[in-house]
Amino acid sequence: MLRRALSQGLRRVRPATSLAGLATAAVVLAGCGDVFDRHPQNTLHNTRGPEADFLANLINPVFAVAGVVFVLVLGGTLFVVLKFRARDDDDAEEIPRQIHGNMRLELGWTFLPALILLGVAIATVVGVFRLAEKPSEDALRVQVIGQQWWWEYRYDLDRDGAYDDVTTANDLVIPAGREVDLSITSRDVIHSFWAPRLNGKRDAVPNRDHPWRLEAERPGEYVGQCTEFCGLSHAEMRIKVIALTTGQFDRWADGQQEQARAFAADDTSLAGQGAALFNQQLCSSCHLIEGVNDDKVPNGVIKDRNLQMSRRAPNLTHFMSRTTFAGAKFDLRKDTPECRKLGVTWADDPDDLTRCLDRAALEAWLRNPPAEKAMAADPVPGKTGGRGMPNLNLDEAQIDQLIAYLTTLK
Ligand code: HEC
Ligand SMILES: [Cu+2]
Repeated sequence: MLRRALSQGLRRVRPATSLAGLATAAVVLAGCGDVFDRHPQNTLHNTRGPEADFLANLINPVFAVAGVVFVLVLGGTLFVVLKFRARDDDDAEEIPRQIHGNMRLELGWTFLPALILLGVAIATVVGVFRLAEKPSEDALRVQVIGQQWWWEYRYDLDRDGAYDDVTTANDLVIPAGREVDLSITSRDVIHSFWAPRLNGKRDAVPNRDHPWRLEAERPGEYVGQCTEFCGLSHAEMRIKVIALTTGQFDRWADGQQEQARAFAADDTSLAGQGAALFNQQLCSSCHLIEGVNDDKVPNGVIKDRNLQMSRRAPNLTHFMSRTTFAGAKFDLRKDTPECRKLGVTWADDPDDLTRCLDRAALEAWLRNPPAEKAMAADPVPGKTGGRGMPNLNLDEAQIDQLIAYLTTLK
């Protein structure tokens, strides 16, 4: 019964129906190209760096070959199953003709797959070595430090071996068209750094330095994601690479090396009050602002920035020059075409700053950080269990003062 129903069903599949099905599939697949292009974290289309290009050029053809093999093997199987299926008028007693060994076929299905696999293996091994090549001599050196749940970036601009020239967070600012030599590590748990349009993934493991390269062919913003589950706010641990022209980058790097402005203790301006509040150990016990509270380090000398308090919280010296905050979860500027266009150079003009600052987002953060981004599964008020920023129960007047102060950190 069942067999008859099945075979009748199969016979009813008309060629016309299959053609229509194929046509629909083709249209849907062609549409995918469009969908891919609109997604900024796509690693298979519209890659924007030599490493990512290389990976896409390896994955896509291999996938195409695998697709052809898949269709041929399954098509062949289906063909044999249908052609030689049992029929109602078959003689149940009769044993079909038994065939053993067909030299040509057997050689074919042994050597053809072996050749295909060999091709894929060679291309892959060449790729592994290529991606592991040492970066060029004039590459920009940046240390990437994964933290629960944001990324810190430290630059070795003078190439003296120490990543101590610029410390920033959230936005990885690089010059377009120049190789970037990353050294990836972590302060707490294992994270993984992935900016899909620029290169593949690289794990960030405590006490290890993993080399990785990036290069953005042209200026632009390239987003990414931490891709190793690292705790509660793993999904909020985003990456934003901002590639600038060489001139813009140099200007940015110069600005980042300046110290922050210090306010006199008796400055009664709003920003002055905010500075005083910041230094009443609350904020300054976690956040470093160079030129302001780095003297809280023993003997006033930053010997080892790894032991520095800012290791566990973003360095705020040039906070306003960033486009995002809190692990790039929030935009620091409003989402208008004018403000988007400004890139990281948006703070050059104080008017741009006031126009573009997304004040509401920053206020919400200061009011209650754990409400904006999960920090602990069972939060204890005022405590973070070593992760994230606690709710400091600031009142609105204090928030106003702090924001006035933060806007001076350009
Ligand atoms: C217990 C340590 C701690 C204290 C105290 C603290 N913060 Fe934070 N703060 C953090 C951490 C950690 C983050 C990063 C959170 C994240 O990205 O998930 C952060 C993030 C921020 C950010 C966003 C920075 C960026 O680039 O992402 C701002 C602004 C900020 N804090 C301001 C303040 C101010 C102002 C105070 C004082 C009222 C303060 N913080 C007190 C630990 C602290
Ligand atoms: Cu992570």
